[in-house]
Amino acid sequence: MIVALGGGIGASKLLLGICQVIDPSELTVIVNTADDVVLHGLTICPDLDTVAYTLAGMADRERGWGIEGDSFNALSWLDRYGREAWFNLGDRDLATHLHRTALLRQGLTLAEVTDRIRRSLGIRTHILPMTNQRVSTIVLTDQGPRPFQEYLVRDGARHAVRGVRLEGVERSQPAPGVLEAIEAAEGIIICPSNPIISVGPILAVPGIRRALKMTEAPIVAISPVVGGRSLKGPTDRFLAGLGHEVSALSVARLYQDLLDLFIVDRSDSELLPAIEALPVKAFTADTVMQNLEAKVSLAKETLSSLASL
Ligand code: FO1
Repeated sequence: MIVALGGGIGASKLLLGICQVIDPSELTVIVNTADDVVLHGLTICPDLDTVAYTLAGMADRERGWGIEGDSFNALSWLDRYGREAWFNLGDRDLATHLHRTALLRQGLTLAEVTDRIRRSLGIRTHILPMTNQRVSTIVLTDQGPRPFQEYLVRDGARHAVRGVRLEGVERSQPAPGVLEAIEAAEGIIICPSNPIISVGPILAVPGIRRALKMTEAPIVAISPVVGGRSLKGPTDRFLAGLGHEVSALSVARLYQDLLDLFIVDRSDSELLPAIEALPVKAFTADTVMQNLEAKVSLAKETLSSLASL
């Protein structure tokens, strides 16, 4: 079993590639849930849904989130009623949130609901939320604290980041199956997701970082920073806001205690000596996954590097 940790879009690209190389049922993904938000009374789990829609082959390819070809009729009526309409919930996507919320209200856990959704969408890869408890990323900005989706989507990530608070994380526990998957894994992949707000919350759930340190499985991470910039999303703003240099080297430092291997983009080869001096073994690959071929190629390199450790 291969275990992958990550958030939404960056992780999903690589996961799609991995599922072309190994049997998808041999992959377990542990997903960040600290971006989750309650809107219109519905529990919305963007990273879980992005992973599920991508692996089901139905994610919107342009945006990376939501469902391809979805319409937004319900949202425009919510807007007409004067409800908050800044978070673009598609009509089909809304059905996922209605279904999830109804099951949670019946008493199922988030892990159980996630498994039901994955089965309904015909996904063979196991998808685990990092925790069943509510953990919320609060972005500390120069304009005050903002829940993550308000910072990112409503305010367009325009406020300067000063810090991050993970509300509820101390009281959270890994969802059932998370520690077991890490312990039993043959290899572990930290996807090219935001290290502060996607992978960071997973590592902050009590017990997960320790399990990663204890496991005998080799651990490889792929840098989401290429040439001093994040390819998608606000990784660069979070690294800089928390006082880190925006580079693959900073990402390697954040994971240093866990890693057996770190993969950086070929264009960052000049960083290899500094990463190796941490000391973290590192090599370069084409990490910019613009098409399926590139996703499969990075997946192959990642999996064969794990097998060689
Ligand atoms: N991202 C946006 O930038 N704008 C949106 O309106 C938006 C809506 C949305 C709806 C459902 C969903 O699952 C994800 C959605 N996202 C949207 C993506 C999401 O905000 C982020 O990509 C993740 O939370 C970051 O990991």
